Formats: sequence, structure tokens, C-alpha cells
Amino acid sequence: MAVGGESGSAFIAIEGPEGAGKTTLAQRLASRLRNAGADVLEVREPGGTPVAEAARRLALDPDLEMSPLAELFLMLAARADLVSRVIRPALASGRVVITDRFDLSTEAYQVAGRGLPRKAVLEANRLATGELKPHLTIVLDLPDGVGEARQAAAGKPKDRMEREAAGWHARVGRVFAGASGPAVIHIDGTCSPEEVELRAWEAVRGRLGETFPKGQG
Ligand code: T5A
Repeated sequence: MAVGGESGSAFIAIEGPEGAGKTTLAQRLASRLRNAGADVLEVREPGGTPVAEAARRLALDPDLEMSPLAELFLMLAARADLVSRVIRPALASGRVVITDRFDLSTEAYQVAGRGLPRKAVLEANRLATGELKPHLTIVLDLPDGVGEARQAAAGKPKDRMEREAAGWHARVGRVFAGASGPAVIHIDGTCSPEEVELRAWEAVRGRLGETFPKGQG
């Protein structure tokens, strides 16, 4: 299966629990792709437009209490704006878009974490994205607690989600670990950043074969 669209565009999502190494991988993968000649755009979710960044600040503010539905709609408002104003135009102009989180995170945090009804959330997500799906989703697998320890070691302050109890994080983690489908691959997030990058690059290159001939990068 080829990942890329007709013009060489491709939409790659990197998913996984907190501290799994998503941002690290997104940057390394973007660099590999650029070296191979791709025009790459990196985005993060929630975020990437003024409206989406404002929604992110609200949704992750540890001093704010909000209902699970309010949280869901902030995430989806951010996604709708990012997809329509940034991701779709980039793909239409032949760029490779790498997103740090996408819709699998909603299934993990708002469905499994908050207990919102899956079918309705997926339907709302389809509305927000206009049914745009990543060509490839790379899930970084990490045992419970490892990501939290990494974030603590890096001195990252806890956001509203990260302050949730261990059981909540375990439910969230099971969604990432169990994600499957033809466009989903899993990489062991406990490997070194170099090894994670190599495995991701092999997966991307294997699926982008026509756009980035083997041997490049
Ligand atoms: N959210 C998001 C929802 O609830 N619903 C949604 O629909 C969406 C889209 C976003 C929050 O929003 C929630 C989920 C989140 O709570 P975020 O900041 O984007 O928040 O997500 P985090 O996962 O919290 O971000 P982090 O930056 O902390 O985690 P990353 O990106 O997975 O990890 P990274 O690359 O920053 O690395 C963390 C530390 O580990 C080291 C790094 O150097 C860094 O110090 N590291 C490694 N160490 C060892 N081995 C490796 N392979 C390593 N890779 C990185």
C-alpha cells in the first residue's frame, strides 16, 4: 500500500502515551524526509493555528475544571481548524505533513479516559476532520509510568491530563497499545531515540517507495 497521495503528499500521525517520544520522533522523521527531498510540515495537536493553540491552552490548563464534553469539543475545534486551514492545503500542494497526535488520541483520552460514547465521538471527529485520515499512524508503545518518569526527568510541568490518576492513564494506554489497522504500525518506545527513528524511517520509506526511492535518506 502506498502511503502518499498522487502528488507525493502524505499525512503521517505519531501517537502514543505521554512522554513516549512522539515529538522527538516527529523532528527526526521530518529531518530524514527533508534530506530525502520532501517538503515537510510538522504540526502538533491540539495546536497549529491561533484558534487551535487557544483551545489547547484552555483544554490543558491545570487550573481549569471542565466537563468531558467541553474538553472533547475543544480538542475537535482545534482539529477542525488545523485540518481545514493547514493540513488539507499542505497536502493539496504536495507536502508531507507529520502530526504529533491526531484522532487516536481522542479515542484514548476522551473515550477511554473520560468515558464518552465511542460511536458519537468518532462521528463528531469525522465531522471535524471531513473524514481525513492519516495515511500512516505510528504508535510508540511504552509501559505505564515510563513516560511520566521521562517527563519528570525533563522537568516538564504536568498539564490537566497528566495530573489524572494512574488508572486513568492505564485505560488511555490500552487504546494506544491496542490500535490496529492497515495504516497503523507500532514501534517499541523503550528503544533508543536512534532506533525508534530508524524503525519509523524504514516503515515510512517502505510505504512511500515511489516518492522516496529506497537508498535515499
Ligand atoms: N489530547 C490530545 C487529548 O486529550 N485529546 C486529543 O484528541 C489530543 C490530540 C497534549 C495533551 O493533549 C491530550 C493528550 C495530552 O495530554 P502534548 O504535550 O502534546 O499534550 O503531549 P505529551 O505526550 O504530554 O508530550 P510530551 O512532549 O511530553 O511527550 P512526547 O512528545 O511523547 O515525548 P518527547 O519526545 O517530548 O520526549 C519526552 C522526554 O523523553 C525523552 C526526550 O528527550 C524528553 O526528555 N525521550 C526519550 N528517552 C528515552 N528513549 C527514547 N526513545 C526517548 N524519546 C524521547
